[in-house]
Amino acid sequence: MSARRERLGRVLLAGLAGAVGGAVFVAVAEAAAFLVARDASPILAAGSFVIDIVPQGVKELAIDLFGANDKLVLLLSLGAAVLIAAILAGILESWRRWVGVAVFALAGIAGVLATTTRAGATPLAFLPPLIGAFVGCVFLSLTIRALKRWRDAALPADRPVPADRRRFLALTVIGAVAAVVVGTGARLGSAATSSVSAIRKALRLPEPSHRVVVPEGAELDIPGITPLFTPNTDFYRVDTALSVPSIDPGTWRLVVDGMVGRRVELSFDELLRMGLDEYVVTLTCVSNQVGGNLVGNARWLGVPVHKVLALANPSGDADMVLSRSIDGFTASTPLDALTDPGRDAILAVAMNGQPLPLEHGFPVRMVVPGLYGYVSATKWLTELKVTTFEKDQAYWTPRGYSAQAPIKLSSRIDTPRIDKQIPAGAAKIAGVAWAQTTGIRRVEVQIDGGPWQEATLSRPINKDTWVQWSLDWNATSGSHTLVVRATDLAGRVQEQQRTPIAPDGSTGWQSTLVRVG
Ligand SMILES: Nc1nc2c(c(=O)[nH]1)N[C@H]1C(S)=C(S)[C@@H](COP(=O)(O)O)O[C@H]1N2
Ligand SMILES: [Mo]
Repeated sequence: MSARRERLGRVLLAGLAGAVGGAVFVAVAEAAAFLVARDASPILAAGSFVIDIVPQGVKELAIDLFGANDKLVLLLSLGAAVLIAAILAGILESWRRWVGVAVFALAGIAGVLATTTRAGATPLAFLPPLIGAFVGCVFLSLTIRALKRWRDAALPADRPVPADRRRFLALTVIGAVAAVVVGTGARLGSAATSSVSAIRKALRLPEPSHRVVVPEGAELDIPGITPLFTPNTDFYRVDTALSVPSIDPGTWRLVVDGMVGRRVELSFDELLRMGLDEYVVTLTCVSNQVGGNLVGNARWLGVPVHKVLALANPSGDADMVLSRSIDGFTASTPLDALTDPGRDAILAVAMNGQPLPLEHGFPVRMVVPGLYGYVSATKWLTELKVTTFEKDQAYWTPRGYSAQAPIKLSSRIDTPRIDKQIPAGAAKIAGVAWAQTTGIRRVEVQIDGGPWQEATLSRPINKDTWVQWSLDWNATSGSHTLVVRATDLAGRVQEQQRTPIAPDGSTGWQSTLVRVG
């Protein structure tokens, strides 16, 4: 065997041992997290860290490129980065003893920093990355030592194959298999035994004192139009949480503090006893592009925020409430939007007839009509801090978004779709329009640059809810351009000028090209 081939073989085997060592590291850490600190998976913690530090532009790009898969893509990239680093550590360890081990140790320290600095980290959060790093280091050291002895001994070709080769191969194979079994077992076990979804399923909420009456004509019957109520399973989801927080309502507490006369702590039952009412509110994300679908409408059961705040007697000098999630996310909501009796700002516990789904903030979230989600709709709510815009900043404020962000009047064409040809003849152009806290007066459609034609509106449920609209159209063969714009009940016409979503929401009229065959 030539010396060069021997060197190459050694590097490949060392890289393989490093990769398996990395897998052992991660799997042991996951198993330890499953046993002693569910919140301290180093991979998830590192992912959350990345989410918090990547620049806004990258985050928008990721959402644009991968949509709802953005979190999966992040985890896969992290996995690839870990794999490459582990392969390098193996090669380094075979070059100089302890160098690869030092790489694993450093990764362990980084893991401890990531898990212990997460919001809500439990006291044992430092353990999983530490144990994982320790086992990974021992594994790497033993395997590479066996590799070296085997390959050194193998150089003079006439010597018999020593036991070290068997040892190296056994360690690598057993390590790889054990890592896969232990790692997936820990992840699956942790998902299966998360008792919170069982608690949620068994939860019976009290009846609300009022239900919203949906008027006759509130929903148009048009194929392809967005339904008036968005089913929970179709409701858009936007948040920074890599793994969905699981909160037991039995131990959940809401703290109202900051500039208050009296610090208040509420349990879930105490909140429910304040009395539930039903509200219908259309939620909108600031990241919604013109024509986009980061908007949804639901029935919520909740308690008015002003009732909860009143218990704490907020100071007259305060002008903001910083709502905090268990995972550290915060939103800044103007105090008067929460105390205004004309605005249905609520702490919601149910969505479309069910306890909040875990992804949508179980057990309690805020819903404030007329404000984008990032400044109002805190999920997995744990704290309302009465404060001022001068003193406190919310999660998105230092990341390129406005501290205050009312939802912009907008309209959307649902049908016909740009990618689906329709037959010539009688057709319906239809969609939704929203102007939360004001209401929609008019929706107009322009076909091929012609005159604006007024659409028929569904009967609104309230001013905080979107309306559906439709226009009859005698479609002729060929391509046509459709443009939509809305006017609200205050007489404001939807902004024509296109602006990007940062810093406070997109504007522009949606224009779409449809093909008629
Ligand atoms: N804890 C937490 N709450 C959050 C967010 C978040 O990242 N973390 N994102 C907000 C944003 S940007 C929006 S648009 C809404 C989306 O709510 P949904 O996922 O239930 O549709 O939640 C808000 N509440
Ligand atoms: Mo959002």
